[in-house]
Order: sequence, then structure tokens, then C-alpha cells
Amino acid sequence: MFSAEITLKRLINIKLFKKQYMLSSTISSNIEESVFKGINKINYTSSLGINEPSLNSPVPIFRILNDTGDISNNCKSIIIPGNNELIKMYKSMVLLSIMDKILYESQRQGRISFYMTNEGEEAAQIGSVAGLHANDLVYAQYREAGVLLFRGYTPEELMNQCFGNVDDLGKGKQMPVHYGSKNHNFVTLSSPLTTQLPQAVGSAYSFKRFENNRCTIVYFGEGAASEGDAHAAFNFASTLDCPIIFFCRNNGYAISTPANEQYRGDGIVSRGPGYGIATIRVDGNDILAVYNAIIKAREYVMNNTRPLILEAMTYRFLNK
Ligand SMILES: Cc1ncc(C[n+]2csc(CCOP(=O)(O)OP(=O)(O)O)c2C)c(N)n1
Ligand SMILES: [Mg+2]
Repeated sequence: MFSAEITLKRLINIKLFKKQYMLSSTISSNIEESVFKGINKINYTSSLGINEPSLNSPVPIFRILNDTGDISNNCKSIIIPGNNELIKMYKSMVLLSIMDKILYESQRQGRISFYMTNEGEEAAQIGSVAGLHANDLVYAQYREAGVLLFRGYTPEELMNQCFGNVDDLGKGKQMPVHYGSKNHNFVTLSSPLTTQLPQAVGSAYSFKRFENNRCTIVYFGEGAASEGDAHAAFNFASTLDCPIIFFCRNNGYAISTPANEQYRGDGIVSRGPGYGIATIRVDGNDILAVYNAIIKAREYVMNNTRPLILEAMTYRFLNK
């Protein structure tokens, strides 16, 4: 036999052996199906193609309120909070925007050294916290003052923190906006972006071990998702089956860097499948949609002990 013929026969034998081995390690009867560690079910194909991401349509945005602010006719089985809860949500949004203006102007006048505004993102914050349980642990970035206000942290306490006065819980040791309150299950913010993500995963892992019926929610911006810590956190949360909601506020900018210079995929929601994480994309300016999305997300993470990425599409009105 020619050496080329021998090589070909050897190759065929190896292929046959591989197929037999794979079949013996699976109950599947489909010879075209293969088994690779970490991938559930995968087929062979004889057509060579490039998986061009632009051919996939973007994940749609769930919303309840239409352009005129009414509930869309085709919205089925949604939860509308009771009147008292709705009023509390509305009051929190108004309070947040008034407080925001005072603190932003204080910073512009040089009375405090630093501030991060919330204008435009009130619905994402209040809608999400309203759908959580009071003892769910919050890790925040810096545009989540409304989450604290809704939980009962007072405007005075926010002012004390920003001015670093004698009544500040942190005794003036933190920069303004670096709030934190054990009583409100809100972990003190850190300045370095995205450090809160792997820390939040650690907390979620401990909740799973304690079986205490709590979950963790971690807020972050789409810009922060470019940090390596985000990838580490997604992967740990997925492989360790942690009950955590990754809440991304996608406001289109990281300071002055537009989102299209941060990533080229379908926003942050598209990261989910890569890590085997479930996702929801919601209109972050629609408080009822965010509220419903969080309730569904919480149910999912608790019932399955799995993470979930929730991307709220929103706007930052002020540039600070
Ligand atoms: C590790 C790290 N790198 C850079 C910064 C500076 N920085 C502060 S906010 C910010 C942009 C974050 O954008 P995004 O996560 O989209 O949040 P947004 O301000 O839009 O809410 C940057 C780069 C930082 N705080 N930490
Ligand atoms: Mg942003």
C-alpha cells in the first residue's frame, strides 16, 4: 500500500474509534451528535459557515407603557402594584429628582467635591427596588440613590454622607455619593468600577449556602461591563449557580464614551448566552416594565438558584 493510503486508513480508524467512544458514553442514537464537556448537546454539520453576529436580530425590549404613557393593550398577565405602593414609587421618584438637583448644584457651587446625578434613571432604580424583598442585598455603582430612598434612607442621611459631616454614618471617610447602610441591606459603594460585581457574586454564593431565601442584586453601567471584573463575576455566578440579578443600567455612555465605542455586540444582554446566563431586556424608563421584570427575575434566580442578567435601556439626562 502507498503511504498516503495507509495514512488515510489510519485517519478513518481514528474517526470510527472516536464515534464509538462517544456513542458508548451517551444514550443518544444520533450518530451526528457529539458530546463535549460543558456543552449540553451539539451537532456536526457539513456546511462550513461563519456565524456572523449581525445576522441575529437584537433582543427586543420589554415594555408595558406605550408612547403616550398608557398601558399597552397587548400586555398580558402583568402585575400592577396596589395604590399605596404606586404612590410610594411615584413619591420616591419625585423626591429623588428634587434631591438630585440640590446636590448637583451644591457640587457645581463647590460645596461638595463630587456628585453623580440620577436624572433620567429614576424609573429603573425605583421600579427595580420596588419589586425586590427588603432583605435582598444591594451592591450599587453610584447612580442608585433612589434605591436607598425607597428603602427608607432619608434625604438627611444622603446629605450627611455627601457633606461628610458629623452625622455621616461613614464619619466623612468616603467621597460624596459613596453611600452604604447595613439597616437597608445596601453595601457601601466603591470608587473602582465593577469591583462590586465579583463581591456581589460572593454574597449570593453565601446566601445559597445558608439557604436564607435572600438574593443579591448588583447594579452597574454598560461602561463598567467592559472591565474584566464583569467577566469574572458572570462566570463565577454561572459556574457556582448563584442567586444573583446583574442589573445593568444601559444609559448609552460611560462618562463621555458612547456605547458603540465600548462594545460591538447586542448590548450587555448578549453576554448572557456566552456564560450560560438567562437574560431579560427591559425599557428602563418604564417603571411598570422594570417592576414586572424584577419580580420575574427574582422568581427565576430563587427557584433555579441561577444568575440572571437584566439590561435596562435608559438615558442619562445630565452629563455628570
Ligand atoms: C476601574 C475604574 N476605571 C475608571 C474609572 C473612572 N470612571 C468613573 S465613572 C466611569 C464611567 C462608567 O460608565 P457606566 O458604567 O456606563 O456608568 P454611568 O456613569 O453611565 O452610569 C469611569 C470610566 C473608575 N471609577 N474605576
Ligand atoms: Mg453608562
